[in-house]
Amino acid sequence: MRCFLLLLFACSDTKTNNDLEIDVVEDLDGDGFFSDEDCDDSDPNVHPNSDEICDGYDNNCNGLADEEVKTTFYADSDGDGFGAESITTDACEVPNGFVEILYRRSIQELKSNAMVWTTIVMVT
Ligand SMILES: [Ca+2]
Ligand SMILES: [Ca+2]
Ligand SMILES: [Ca+2]
Ligand SMILES: [Ca+2]
Repeated sequence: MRCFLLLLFACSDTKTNNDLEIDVVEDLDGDGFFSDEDCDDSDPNVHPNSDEICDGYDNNCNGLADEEVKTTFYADSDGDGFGAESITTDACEVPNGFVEILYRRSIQELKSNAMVWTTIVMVT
């Protein structure tokens, strides 16, 4: 009976050892940041001290992709090259149906060119 109890303790100890987990951190891309901080340890350009660039990825490992680097584009439903302020989207590249120039700016340009246009009409 005594031997049986010892065997039970031995089995219990072995199980505990198998449950132990060891965290291994490495710097596989050599950027100076270990895998516990480096959100992409296969890309040396991606680490917590990196600059965020507009590429669809989180370059500085803060959990946000392309924060504060996107450009605002305005919907151009009539295709005149000038967008409406009411419909905007932030993106890295110009989406289909959007332009970078706001319509309000085009009105100002037309007003500044009005004098030139009037002069031309009067001459001809
Ligand atoms: Ca790294
Ligand atoms: Ca990296
Ligand atoms: Ca980021
Ligand atoms: Ca990015």
